[in-house]
Amino acid sequence: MSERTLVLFKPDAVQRRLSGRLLARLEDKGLKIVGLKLMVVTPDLAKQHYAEHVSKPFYPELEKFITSGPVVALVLEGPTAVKVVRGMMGPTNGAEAAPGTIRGDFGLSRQTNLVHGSDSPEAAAKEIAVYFKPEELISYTADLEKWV
Ligand code: IDP
Ligand code: MG
Repeated sequence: MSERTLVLFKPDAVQRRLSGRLLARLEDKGLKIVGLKLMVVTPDLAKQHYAEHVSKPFYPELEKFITSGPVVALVLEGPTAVKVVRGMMGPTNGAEAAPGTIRGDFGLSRQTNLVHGSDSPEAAAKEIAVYFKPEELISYTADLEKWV
């Protein structure tokens, strides 16, 4: 039961030249890339993506951050990909995230936390549609799938 999830390397990750290392961790786990692009998030896009947060006090700061530079947007596929990626990311605040997680290994901030990952299959479906056109996603079989 393969599943897809939306992942972003946020502007801090791109600025810190961490995209390659973060992608390597996700690929090493066995997740398959089905969509990948460098893009700038517009304020409109940020409001769609973070609809659940728009009315919160931290939203203006979050929008400023997420639109502040390019992000790497990815769709990754694999068994229970949503949960697997959330586990690899760690909790929101890098200062509280365990070593071994992306946020735990690379950050100390609650906002500047390197990576986004969808938090449910329903959210993933919505977020993938916000960030990618259907023709930008490529379905293919990787021969090594049976080994991972
Ligand atoms: P998540 O990314 O771990 O799912 P959410 O609570 O959904 O965390 O928040 C979305 C994003 O908004 C976070 O990843 C972080 O960048 C930012 N954020 C969350 N809470 C705060 C806060 O209290 N102050 C500033 N930014 C925040
Ligand atoms: Mg969230």
